[in-house]
Amino acid sequence: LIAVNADRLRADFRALCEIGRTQAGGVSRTTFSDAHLDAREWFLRRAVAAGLETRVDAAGNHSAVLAAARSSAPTLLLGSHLDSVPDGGRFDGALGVVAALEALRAVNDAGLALPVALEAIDFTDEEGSLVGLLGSLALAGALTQELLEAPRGGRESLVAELARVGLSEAQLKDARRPPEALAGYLELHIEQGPELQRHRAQIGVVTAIAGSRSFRLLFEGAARHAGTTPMSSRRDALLGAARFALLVRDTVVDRFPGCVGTVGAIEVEPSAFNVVPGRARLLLELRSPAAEQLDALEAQLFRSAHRAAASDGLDLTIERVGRWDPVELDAKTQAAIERGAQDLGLSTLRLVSGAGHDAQALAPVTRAGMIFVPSIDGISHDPAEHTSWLHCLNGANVLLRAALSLAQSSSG
Ligand code: HGY
Ligand code: MN
Ligand code: MN
Repeated sequence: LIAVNADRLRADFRALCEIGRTQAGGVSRTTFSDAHLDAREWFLRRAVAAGLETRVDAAGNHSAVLAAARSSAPTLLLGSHLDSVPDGGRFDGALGVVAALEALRAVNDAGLALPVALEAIDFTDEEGSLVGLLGSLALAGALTQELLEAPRGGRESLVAELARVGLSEAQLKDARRPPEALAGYLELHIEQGPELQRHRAQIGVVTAIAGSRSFRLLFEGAARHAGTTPMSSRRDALLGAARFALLVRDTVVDRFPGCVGTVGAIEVEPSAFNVVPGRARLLLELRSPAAEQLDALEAQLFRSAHRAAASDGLDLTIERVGRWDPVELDAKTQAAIERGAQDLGLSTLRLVSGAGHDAQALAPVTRAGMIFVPSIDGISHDPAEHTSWLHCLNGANVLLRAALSLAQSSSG
Protein backbone atom coordinates (compact mmCIF):
# COMPACT_ATOMS: atom_id res chain seq x y z
CA LEU A 1 0.00 0.00 0.00
CA ILE A 2 1.17 3.57 -0.67
CA ALA A 3 2.54 5.97 1.93
CA VAL A 4 2.83 9.74 2.15
CA ASN A 5 6.06 11.38 1.07
CA ALA A 6 7.49 12.36 4.47
CA ASP A 7 9.98 14.96 3.22
CA ARG A 8 7.43 16.68 1.00
CA LEU A 9 4.86 16.77 3.81
CA ARG A 10 7.38 18.14 6.29
CA ALA A 11 8.55 20.82 3.85
CA ASP A 12 4.93 21.92 3.34
CA PHE A 13 4.22 21.97 7.07
CA ARG A 14 7.34 24.01 7.79
CA ALA A 15 6.56 26.48 5.01
CA LEU A 16 3.02 26.92 6.35
CA CYS A 17 4.32 27.56 9.88
CA GLU A 18 6.15 30.62 8.52
CA ILE A 19 2.91 32.23 7.29
CA GLY A 20 1.59 34.28 10.20
CA ARG A 21 4.38 33.07 12.47
CA THR A 22 4.44 34.88 15.84
CA GLN A 23 7.41 35.93 17.98
CA ALA A 24 6.47 33.21 20.48
CA GLY A 25 6.77 30.57 17.75
CA GLY A 26 3.08 29.96 17.13
CA VAL A 27 0.85 31.40 14.42
CA SER A 28 -1.73 34.13 14.24
CA ARG A 29 -3.97 33.60 11.19
CA THR A 30 -7.41 34.79 12.25
CA THR A 31 -10.06 34.61 9.53
CA PHE A 32 -9.31 36.83 6.52
CA SER A 33 -6.24 38.38 8.17
CA ASP A 34 -3.37 38.94 5.72
CA ALA A 35 -1.62 35.86 7.08
CA HIS A 36 -4.76 33.76 6.64
CA LEU A 37 -5.26 34.95 3.06
CA ASP A 38 -1.56 34.32 2.33
CA ALA A 39 -1.84 30.78 3.73
CA ARG A 40 -4.85 30.06 1.50
CA GLU A 41 -3.05 31.37 -1.60
CA TRP A 42 0.00 29.28 -0.66
CA PHE A 43 -2.23 26.20 -0.39
CA LEU A 44 -3.66 26.73 -3.89
CA ARG A 45 -0.15 27.25 -5.30
CA ARG A 46 0.97 23.96 -3.78
CA ALA A 47 -2.07 22.24 -5.30
CA VAL A 48 -1.29 23.66 -8.76
CA ALA A 49 2.38 22.65 -8.35
CA ALA A 50 1.17 19.09 -7.78
CA GLY A 51 -0.93 19.15 -10.96
CA LEU A 52 -4.19 19.13 -9.01
CA GLU A 53 -7.28 21.15 -9.85
CA THR A 54 -8.25 23.94 -7.44
CA ARG A 55 -11.57 25.45 -6.46
CA VAL A 56 -12.88 28.17 -4.14
CA ASP A 57 -16.58 27.94 -3.31
CA ALA A 58 -19.17 30.59 -2.37
CA ALA A 59 -18.20 30.33 1.31
CA GLY A 60 -14.53 30.81 0.49
CA ASN A 61 -13.63 27.17 1.17
CA HIS A 62 -10.36 26.49 -0.69
CA SER A 63 -9.77 23.06 -2.26
CA ALA A 64 -7.33 20.93 -4.20
CA VAL A 65 -9.14 18.29 -6.25
CA LEU A 66 -8.01 14.94 -7.66
CA ALA A 67 -10.85 14.13 -10.05
CA ALA A 68 -12.17 10.60 -10.52
CA ALA A 69 -12.34 8.94 -13.93
CA ARG A 70 -16.14 9.21 -13.83
CA SER A 71 -17.18 12.88 -13.58
CA SER A 72 -20.37 11.92 -11.72
CA ALA A 73 -18.37 10.13 -8.97
CA PRO A 74 -18.96 11.39 -5.42
CA THR A 75 -16.22 13.29 -3.61
CA LEU A 76 -14.38 12.13 -0.52
CA LEU A 77 -13.40 15.28 1.41
CA LEU A 78 -10.19 15.34 3.43
CA GLY A 79 -9.67 18.57 5.27
CA SER A 80 -9.38 20.94 8.16
CA HIS A 81 -8.78 24.70 8.47
CA LEU A 82 -5.98 27.20 7.88
CA ASP A 83 -7.43 29.90 10.14
CA SER A 84 -6.21 29.98 13.75
CA VAL A 85 -7.16 31.53 17.06
CA PRO A 86 -5.29 34.76 17.84
CA ASP A 87 -1.77 33.82 19.01
CA GLY A 88 -2.42 30.12 18.45
CA GLY A 89 -0.31 27.06 17.79
CA ARG A 90 1.25 25.78 14.56
CA PHE A 91 -0.65 22.46 14.36
CA ASP A 92 -4.35 23.22 15.00
CA GLY A 93 -6.00 22.90 11.57
CA ALA A 94 -2.78 23.34 9.60
CA LEU A 95 -1.62 19.74 10.05
CA GLY A 96 -4.90 18.39 8.69
CA VAL A 97 -4.80 20.58 5.60
CA VAL A 98 -1.22 19.77 4.58
CA ALA A 99 -1.77 16.06 5.32
CA ALA A 100 -4.91 16.10 3.14
CA LEU A 101 -2.98 17.72 0.28
CA GLU A 102 -0.20 15.16 0.68
CA ALA A 103 -2.72 12.29 0.58
CA LEU A 104 -3.99 13.54 -2.80
CA ARG A 105 -0.41 13.81 -4.11
CA ALA A 106 0.45 10.30 -2.89
CA VAL A 107 -2.62 8.84 -4.65
CA ASN A 108 -1.88 10.88 -7.77
CA ASP A 109 1.80 9.85 -7.84
CA ALA A 110 0.80 6.20 -7.47
CA GLY A 111 -1.59 6.59 -10.42
CA LEU A 112 -4.41 4.98 -8.40
CA ALA A 113 -7.80 5.11 -10.11
CA LEU A 114 -10.40 5.53 -7.36
CA PRO A 115 -14.20 5.34 -7.68
CA VAL A 116 -14.39 8.75 -5.95
CA ALA A 117 -12.85 12.16 -6.42
CA LEU A 118 -10.54 13.23 -3.58
CA GLU A 119 -10.69 16.81 -2.37
CA ALA A 120 -8.34 18.42 0.15
CA ILE A 121 -10.33 21.28 1.66
CA ASP A 122 -9.49 24.25 3.89
CA PHE A 123 -12.71 25.42 5.54
CA THR A 124 -13.40 29.11 6.11
CA ASP A 125 -13.49 30.48 9.67
CA GLU A 126 -13.46 27.23 11.64
CA GLU A 127 -12.30 29.00 14.83
CA GLY A 128 -15.15 31.50 14.88
CA SER A 129 -13.50 34.89 14.88
CA LEU A 130 -16.49 35.65 12.63
CA VAL A 131 -19.05 32.85 13.03
CA GLY A 132 -17.40 29.47 13.72
CA LEU A 133 -17.51 26.44 11.37
CA LEU A 134 -18.67 28.99 8.77
CA GLY A 135 -17.31 27.18 5.69
CA SER A 136 -18.16 23.63 6.75
CA LEU A 137 -21.70 24.57 7.84
CA ALA A 138 -22.20 26.30 4.47
CA LEU A 139 -20.97 23.21 2.58
CA ALA A 140 -23.27 21.01 4.68
CA GLY A 141 -26.21 23.35 4.00
CA ALA A 142 -26.54 24.00 7.74
CA LEU A 143 -25.70 27.69 7.96
CA THR A 144 -28.71 29.13 9.84
CA GLN A 145 -29.98 32.70 9.63
CA GLU A 146 -29.68 32.79 13.46
CA LEU A 147 -25.93 32.15 13.27
CA LEU A 148 -25.53 34.89 10.66
CA GLU A 149 -27.80 37.41 12.43
CA ALA A 150 -25.98 37.07 15.77
CA PRO A 151 -22.51 35.72 15.00
CA ARG A 152 -19.79 35.32 17.65
CA GLY A 153 -17.61 38.01 16.14
CA GLY A 154 -20.48 40.49 15.86
CA ARG A 155 -22.74 41.32 12.93
CA GLU A 156 -20.80 44.38 11.82
CA SER A 157 -17.47 42.59 11.50
CA LEU A 158 -19.07 39.64 9.65
CA VAL A 159 -20.66 41.93 7.06
CA ALA A 160 -17.52 44.06 6.69
CA GLU A 161 -15.14 41.10 6.48
CA LEU A 162 -17.22 39.19 3.91
CA ALA A 163 -17.40 42.33 1.76
CA ARG A 164 -13.69 42.98 2.15
CA VAL A 165 -12.74 39.57 0.76
CA GLY A 166 -15.42 39.63 -1.93
CA LEU A 167 -17.84 37.08 -0.46
CA SER A 168 -21.58 37.71 -0.41
CA GLU A 169 -23.61 36.67 2.62
CA ALA A 170 -26.58 35.85 0.39
CA GLN A 171 -24.45 33.46 -1.65
CA LEU A 172 -22.80 31.61 1.25
CA LYS A 173 -25.52 28.97 1.03
CA ASP A 174 -24.53 28.29 -2.61
CA ALA A 175 -21.53 26.43 -1.19
CA ARG A 176 -23.91 23.62 -0.20
CA ARG A 177 -23.03 20.19 -1.61
CA PRO A 178 -25.91 17.70 -1.96
CA PRO A 179 -25.16 14.79 0.42
CA GLU A 180 -25.28 12.32 -2.48
CA ALA A 181 -22.30 14.18 -4.02
CA LEU A 182 -20.25 13.35 -0.93
CA ALA A 183 -18.59 9.99 -0.24
CA GLY A 184 -17.51 11.07 3.24
CA TYR A 185 -15.25 13.37 5.25
CA LEU A 186 -11.99 12.64 7.05
CA GLU A 187 -10.01 15.04 9.22
CA LEU A 188 -6.59 14.61 10.77
CA HIS A 189 -6.22 16.90 13.79
CA ILE A 190 -4.11 17.21 16.94
CA GLU A 191 -6.02 16.06 20.02
CA GLN A 192 -5.57 19.37 21.85
CA GLY A 193 -6.02 17.45 25.10
CA PRO A 194 -4.00 15.06 27.29
CA GLU A 195 -5.68 11.67 26.72
CA LEU A 196 -3.47 10.11 23.99
CA GLN A 197 -0.30 11.06 25.87
CA ARG A 198 -1.77 9.80 29.14
CA HIS A 199 -2.73 6.44 27.59
CA ARG A 200 0.46 6.25 25.48
CA ALA A 201 -1.67 5.82 22.35
CA GLN A 202 -0.31 6.91 18.97
CA ILE A 203 -3.61 7.39 17.12
CA GLY A 204 -6.93 8.68 18.45
CA VAL A 205 -10.13 7.35 16.83
CA VAL A 206 -12.72 10.03 17.54
CA THR A 207 -16.15 8.63 18.48
CA ALA A 208 -18.02 11.91 19.08
CA ILE A 209 -17.50 15.67 19.14
CA ALA A 210 -18.76 17.88 21.96
CA GLY A 211 -21.32 20.59 21.24
CA SER A 212 -20.72 24.16 22.29
CA ARG A 213 -22.82 27.25 22.89
CA SER A 214 -21.53 30.81 22.92
CA PHE A 215 -23.13 33.82 24.62
CA ARG A 216 -22.41 37.51 25.10
CA LEU A 217 -23.51 38.84 28.50
CA LEU A 218 -23.90 42.51 29.39
CA PHE A 219 -24.02 43.60 33.05
CA GLU A 220 -25.24 47.21 33.42
CA GLY A 221 -24.88 49.14 36.68
CA ALA A 222 -23.95 52.78 37.17
CA ALA A 223 -20.66 54.50 36.45
CA ARG A 224 -19.97 56.68 39.50
CA HIS A 225 -17.10 58.62 41.11
CA ALA A 226 -14.79 56.06 42.73
CA GLY A 227 -13.95 58.44 45.59
CA THR A 228 -17.28 59.87 46.62
CA THR A 229 -19.67 56.96 46.02
CA PRO A 230 -20.22 54.95 49.24
CA MET A 231 -19.61 51.19 48.89
CA SER A 232 -23.20 50.54 50.02
CA SER A 233 -24.75 52.49 47.16
CA ARG A 234 -22.77 51.22 44.21
CA ARG A 235 -24.07 49.27 41.24
CA ASP A 236 -20.72 47.91 40.18
CA ALA A 237 -21.03 46.01 36.88
CA LEU A 238 -17.59 44.42 37.18
CA LEU A 239 -18.45 42.87 40.56
CA GLY A 240 -21.60 41.38 39.03
CA ALA A 241 -19.56 39.97 36.14
CA ALA A 242 -16.91 38.60 38.48
CA ARG A 243 -19.60 36.90 40.58
CA PHE A 244 -20.99 35.38 37.38
CA ALA A 245 -17.60 34.01 36.30
CA LEU A 246 -17.30 32.24 39.66
CA LEU A 247 -20.92 31.05 39.35
CA VAL A 248 -20.08 29.41 35.99
CA ARG A 249 -17.13 27.55 37.51
CA ASP A 250 -19.07 26.48 40.64
CA THR A 251 -22.21 25.42 38.74
CA VAL A 252 -20.27 23.31 36.24
CA VAL A 253 -17.90 21.75 38.78
CA ASP A 254 -20.62 21.05 41.40
CA ARG A 255 -23.63 20.24 39.22
CA PHE A 256 -22.53 19.47 35.61
CA PRO A 257 -19.29 17.46 35.72
CA GLY A 258 -19.76 16.32 32.10
CA CYS A 259 -19.65 19.93 30.89
CA VAL A 260 -17.06 22.67 30.73
CA GLY A 261 -17.78 26.39 31.01
CA THR A 262 -15.46 29.26 30.16
CA VAL A 263 -15.67 33.02 30.54
CA GLY A 264 -13.02 33.88 27.98
CA ALA A 265 -13.13 37.67 28.22
CA ILE A 266 -14.46 40.54 30.33
CA GLU A 267 -14.54 44.08 28.99
CA VAL A 268 -15.25 46.91 31.43
CA GLU A 269 -16.54 50.42 30.73
CA PRO A 270 -15.39 53.12 31.22
CA SER A 271 -12.30 51.24 32.49
CA ALA A 272 -10.48 53.85 34.63
CA PHE A 273 -8.92 53.93 38.08
CA ASN A 274 -11.38 56.43 39.43
CA VAL A 275 -14.73 55.29 37.99
CA VAL A 276 -16.97 52.53 39.39
CA PRO A 277 -17.58 50.24 36.36
CA GLY A 278 -20.90 51.00 34.77
CA ARG A 279 -20.82 48.16 32.20
CA ALA A 280 -19.16 44.77 31.92
CA ARG A 281 -19.35 42.57 28.83
CA LEU A 282 -18.52 38.85 29.09
CA LEU A 283 -17.90 36.12 26.53
CA LEU A 284 -19.24 32.76 27.73
CA GLU A 285 -18.82 29.31 26.18
CA LEU A 286 -20.45 26.08 27.45
CA ARG A 287 -19.55 22.64 26.05
CA SER A 288 -20.66 19.04 26.47
CA PRO A 289 -20.97 15.90 24.35
CA ALA A 290 -24.60 15.72 25.56
CA ALA A 291 -27.05 18.32 24.22
CA GLU A 292 -29.52 17.80 27.08
CA GLN A 293 -26.74 18.60 29.56
CA LEU A 294 -26.15 21.91 27.76
CA ASP A 295 -29.89 22.70 27.87
CA ALA A 296 -30.02 22.02 31.61
CA LEU A 297 -26.79 23.89 32.38
CA GLU A 298 -27.90 26.91 30.35
CA ALA A 299 -31.27 27.07 32.13
CA GLN A 300 -29.79 26.62 35.61
CA LEU A 301 -26.92 29.04 35.08
CA PHE A 302 -28.96 31.86 33.57
CA ARG A 303 -31.69 31.55 36.22
CA SER A 304 -29.17 32.06 39.02
CA ALA A 305 -27.32 34.73 37.04
CA HIS A 306 -30.47 36.87 36.70
CA ARG A 307 -31.20 36.45 40.42
CA ALA A 308 -27.65 37.46 41.39
CA ALA A 309 -27.68 40.45 39.05
CA ALA A 310 -31.00 41.64 40.46
CA SER A 311 -29.69 41.40 44.04
CA ASP A 312 -26.69 43.50 42.95
CA GLY A 313 -29.02 46.06 41.37
CA LEU A 314 -27.64 45.28 37.93
CA ASP A 315 -29.42 44.75 34.62
CA LEU A 316 -28.31 41.60 32.81
CA THR A 317 -28.87 40.84 29.14
CA ILE A 318 -27.77 37.54 27.60
CA GLU A 319 -27.37 37.09 23.83
CA ARG A 320 -26.81 33.69 22.21
CA VAL A 321 -24.12 34.09 19.53
CA GLY A 322 -23.36 30.58 18.49
CA ARG A 323 -24.47 27.01 18.80
CA TRP A 324 -22.77 23.89 17.48
CA ASP A 325 -24.51 20.61 18.25
CA PRO A 326 -22.66 17.56 19.53
CA VAL A 327 -22.35 14.70 17.04
CA GLU A 328 -21.57 11.00 17.05
CA LEU A 329 -19.11 10.04 14.28
CA ASP A 330 -19.78 7.25 11.77
CA ALA A 331 -18.97 3.80 13.19
CA LYS A 332 -17.73 2.35 9.87
CA THR A 333 -15.39 5.29 9.43
CA GLN A 334 -14.07 4.80 12.95
CA ALA A 335 -13.40 1.16 12.07
CA ALA A 336 -11.59 2.15 8.85
CA ILE A 337 -9.38 4.55 10.82
CA GLU A 338 -8.69 1.94 13.49
CA ARG A 339 -7.82 -0.69 10.88
CA GLY A 340 -5.52 1.75 9.05
CA ALA A 341 -3.67 2.46 12.28
CA GLN A 342 -3.43 -1.17 13.28
CA ASP A 343 -2.13 -2.14 9.79
CA LEU A 344 0.67 0.35 10.48
CA GLY A 345 1.32 -1.25 13.86
CA LEU A 346 0.13 1.86 15.69
CA SER A 347 -1.67 1.78 19.05
CA THR A 348 -5.14 3.37 19.05
CA LEU A 349 -7.53 4.88 21.58
CA ARG A 350 -11.17 5.75 21.03
CA LEU A 351 -12.11 9.09 22.55
CA VAL A 352 -14.57 11.98 22.50
CA SER A 353 -13.35 15.34 21.24
CA GLY A 354 -13.84 18.22 23.68
CA ALA A 355 -12.69 20.57 20.93
CA GLY A 356 -15.07 21.54 18.13
CA HIS A 357 -14.23 20.65 14.55
CA ASP A 358 -15.48 20.99 10.99
CA ALA A 359 -16.29 17.26 11.16
CA GLN A 360 -19.25 18.11 13.41
CA ALA A 361 -20.73 20.21 10.61
CA LEU A 362 -20.23 17.40 8.06
CA ALA A 363 -21.35 14.46 10.25
CA PRO A 364 -25.09 15.14 9.81
CA VAL A 365 -24.84 14.96 5.99
CA THR A 366 -22.11 12.40 5.25
CA ARG A 367 -20.10 9.70 7.03
CA ALA A 368 -17.42 11.64 8.89
CA GLY A 369 -14.38 10.56 10.86
CA MET A 370 -11.50 12.15 12.72
CA ILE A 371 -7.98 10.96 13.39
CA PHE A 372 -6.19 12.46 16.40
CA VAL A 373 -2.48 12.58 17.08
CA PRO A 374 -1.07 13.34 20.56
CA SER A 375 -0.67 16.92 21.80
CA ILE A 376 2.27 17.24 24.15
CA ASP A 377 0.83 17.87 27.64
CA GLY A 378 -2.52 18.60 25.97
CA ILE A 379 -1.49 22.16 25.21
CA SER A 380 -3.32 23.90 22.36
CA HIS A 381 -4.59 27.33 21.29
CA ASP A 382 -1.18 28.51 22.48
CA PRO A 383 2.26 28.93 20.85
CA ALA A 384 3.50 26.03 23.00
CA GLU A 385 1.13 23.66 21.11
CA HIS A 386 3.32 20.79 19.87
CA THR A 387 3.10 17.33 18.36
CA SER A 388 6.16 15.24 17.51
CA TRP A 389 6.86 14.94 13.81
CA LEU A 390 6.70 11.13 13.97
CA HIS A 391 3.14 11.40 15.32
CA CYS A 392 2.25 13.87 12.55
CA LEU A 393 3.63 11.45 9.96
CA ASN A 394 1.73 8.51 11.52
CA GLY A 395 -1.45 10.58 11.37
CA ALA A 396 -0.94 11.44 7.71
CA ASN A 397 -0.41 7.78 6.79
CA VAL A 398 -3.52 6.72 8.72
CA LEU A 399 -5.46 9.48 6.93
CA LEU A 400 -4.24 8.12 3.59
CA ARG A 401 -5.13 4.52 4.45
CA ALA A 402 -8.54 5.43 5.83
CA ALA A 403 -9.22 7.51 2.71
CA LEU A 404 -8.33 4.57 0.44
CA SER A 405 -10.50 2.25 2.52
CA LEU A 406 -13.49 4.65 2.40
CA ALA A 407 -12.92 5.23 -1.32
CA GLN A 408 -13.00 1.50 -2.05
CA SER A 409 -16.07 0.94 0.14
CA SER A 410 -18.05 3.76 -1.46
CA SER A 411 -19.96 2.22 -4.32
CA GLY A 412 -19.29 5.53 -6.12
O1 HGY B 1 -12.77 25.93 19.73
C1 HGY B 1 -12.58 24.80 19.34
O2 HGY B 1 -13.01 23.87 19.96
C2 HGY B 1 -11.87 24.55 18.06
O3 HGY B 1 -10.49 24.67 18.27
N1 HGY B 1 -12.35 25.46 17.05
MN1 MN C 1 -8.83 25.45 17.35
MN1 MN D 1 -9.01 23.00 14.85
